[in-house]
Amino acid sequence: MKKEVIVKGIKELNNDYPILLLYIIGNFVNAILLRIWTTGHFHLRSIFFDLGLIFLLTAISFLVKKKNRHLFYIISTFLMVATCVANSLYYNYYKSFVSVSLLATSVFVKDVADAITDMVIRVCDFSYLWILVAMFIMFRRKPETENSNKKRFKKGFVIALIMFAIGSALPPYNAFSRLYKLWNRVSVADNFGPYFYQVDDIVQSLRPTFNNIFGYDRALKNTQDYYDKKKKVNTKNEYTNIFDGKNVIAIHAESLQNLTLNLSFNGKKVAPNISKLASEGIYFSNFYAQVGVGTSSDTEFTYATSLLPSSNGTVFVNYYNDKFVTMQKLLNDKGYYVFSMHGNDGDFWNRNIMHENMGYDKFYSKSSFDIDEEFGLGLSDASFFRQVVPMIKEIAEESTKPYYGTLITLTNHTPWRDAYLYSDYDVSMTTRVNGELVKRDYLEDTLIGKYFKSVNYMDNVIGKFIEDMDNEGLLDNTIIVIYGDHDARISKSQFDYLYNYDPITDKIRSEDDPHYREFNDYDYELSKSVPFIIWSKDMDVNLKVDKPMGMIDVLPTLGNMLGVYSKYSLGKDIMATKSEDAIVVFKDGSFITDKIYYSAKNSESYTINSGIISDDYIDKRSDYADKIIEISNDIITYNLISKMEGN
Ligand code: GP9
Ligand code: MN
Repeated sequence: MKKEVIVKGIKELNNDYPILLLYIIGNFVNAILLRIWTTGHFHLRSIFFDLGLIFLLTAISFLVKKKNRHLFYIISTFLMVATCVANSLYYNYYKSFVSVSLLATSVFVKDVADAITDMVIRVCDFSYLWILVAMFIMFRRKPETENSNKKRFKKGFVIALIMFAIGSALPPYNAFSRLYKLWNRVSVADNFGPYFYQVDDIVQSLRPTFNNIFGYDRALKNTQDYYDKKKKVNTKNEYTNIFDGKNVIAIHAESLQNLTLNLSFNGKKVAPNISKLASEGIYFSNFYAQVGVGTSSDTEFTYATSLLPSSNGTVFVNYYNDKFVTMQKLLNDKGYYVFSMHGNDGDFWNRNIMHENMGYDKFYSKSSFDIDEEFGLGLSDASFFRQVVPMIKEIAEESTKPYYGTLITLTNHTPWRDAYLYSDYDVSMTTRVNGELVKRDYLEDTLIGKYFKSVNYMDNVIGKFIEDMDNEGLLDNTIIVIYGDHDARISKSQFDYLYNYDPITDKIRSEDDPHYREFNDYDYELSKSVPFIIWSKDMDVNLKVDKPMGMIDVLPTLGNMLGVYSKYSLGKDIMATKSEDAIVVFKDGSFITDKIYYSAKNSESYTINSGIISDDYIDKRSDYADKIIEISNDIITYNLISKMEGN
C-alpha cells in the first residue's frame, strides 16, 4: 500500500509538474555527489535532513507567486549548487567545510591561494552544475507553472517535518550540540547533510553580529566560572625567571616542520643550523601549531595569548578590536621594547592594526625594507635577515630597555616555486642498479623536494643571521626562539613518495614490498609537528622535551622563563606538567596526548604508545578539548577579556 502511494505521488508530481521531480531529486543527488567527492561518509540522519530541507523549500515554492516560481527554483538551486561546488573545492584542500564567516578572511586566503599550485581543482568539483542546465532546458519546454497552492504547501511542509523528525530520532544524539558550537564542521556536515550544515554555518556566523544579550551573558558567566574554578597552579618552578631581563628574538619560521630537522639527502642535512640550535638549546620535539583558517596569524595569536584561534573567521581579520592579554603587552609592562618585522605588506592578515592591538611598539613591514630581492609573497628571507641585523643593532643601541622582537619569515611559503633559484640543495638519489651507478631524480621537481630545498635555504639564512648577530655582539644577553608556524600543507601522497620510492625500479613500492613503510592518515597528522626551540649562545640548560605541547602552551612556558604570566592562559607551563597531563587540542576537537591521537572527525583514536585506552580516558580529554575551544571562542566572540578586566 505504502509503495503504491509513493509511486502514485511520483507519477502525480511528474505529470503535474516535472520540474518538481528534478528540483527534489536533482538537489538530493547533488548532496550525495558531494559526499562521494569529499568525505565518503553517508550518515542516515543526514539523508533525512537533506530531504527535509529540500521538501521545505519545495513547500515554500507553492507560496511563491506563479510568475516568480521559476525564479525561486533557479535561485534556491543555484545556492545549493554553490554550496556543493564551494565545499567540494574547499574540502579537497582543507579537509573541512567552508564557512561564510571566511568571506573577510578570504581576501588573504585568496592571496595565498594564488601561490598554491598544489590546490588541485577537479572536474568533479563542478559536476553539480548539471542540474542548472537541466532546469533551463525544462523551463523552455514547460514555461507555465501552477497557481499558488496552500494545500500543496501544507503537504510539502508536513513531509519536511516528518523527514526532520525521523532524522532527529536517529543517533548519535550528541551531534546536536555540535550544531551550536560548529568547530567540528565535518561532523556537522556528516550528521546533518551539506545544505543543513551551510544554513547552520550562516546562522552561527551571524550570531556574533547580533550579539544578543542572552548569548553574551551566558558566555560571560560561563567563562568567569571557568576561570574561578580553574585550579590555581603554583606558577613558580625551577625555570621561573631563568631568562628574566634577556632580549628575545623570536623567529616565526614559515611552514617549518619538525621532520626536516632529522632528514638528510646525499649526506647533507636539510636543516643543519636549526638542528644544531635544537641540540644545544631547549628543544620541544613534540610540539604542534593549533591553527584554523587564519594560519600564520592564528599562530601569532595563540602564541601571544594562550587562547585557541576563532572557529568563526579569523581573529586578526574579524576581531581585531577585541582586547587580549598578550606576551607582548606583558613584556612591555615589564619595561621591554617590543617590535615585529616582516617582509610582506603590513596589511596582510591585517597585521598593521592587529600588531598594535597585541602590544607591539612598532611593526616594521615591507615598506621599512629595501626590496632588493623578491621570492613568492615578498622580500626574500636572505635580504630580510641581512637588513634586520643593523635594525636590531640600532634598537639595541638607542635604548637601555631590553627588547623582544618577532621576525616573521616569508620565503618558505608554499608552493616554493622559485626554490631551484635560491637553493642548490640536492634531493636526487644515486643508486647502484645491476652494478652501475644510476642517478635518479627522486624528489627533484616534486613539491616536497622543493619544500626541502626551500627549508634548506631558510636554514642557511638563519645560520647566517645568527653568525651576523654574533659578530655585532647582539647575541650576548639574548635568547633566540624559533617556532614553525604551522605545517607546510603538503599532501599525504607526497610523503608516500618520500618514504616509499624505490630507486632500483624508479617506482613507488607497493604495500606488499618488504621495504614498504606504512604512512597512514594518523602518521600524516602526527608528522605535522613543528619545532619549538629556545636557544642562547651561553645556554646552560640543554634539554629535549618530548611531552606533547601546543602553541597555546608557549605563553605559560616561555612566559614563565621570562617572568610574565597571564591569568587568561588556557595552555600549560609544560615544564610543570606531567607527561600524562600534557595535551594538544586542535580546532576541530581532535587532540594528541602521550598515548593517542584522537580524531574528532572520525570519533576514532590512534595509539601512539601501546596500551589499552579506556572510553573514560577519551571522554575526559574530549570534554577538556571542548571546554577550551568553547572558552576561547566565547572570549573572542564577545570580547570578554575587555569585560573581565573592567573596561
Ligand atoms: C604572509 C605570511 C603567510 O605574510 O605570514 O601567511 P600564511 O599563508 O602562512 O597564513
Ligand atoms: Mn604561515
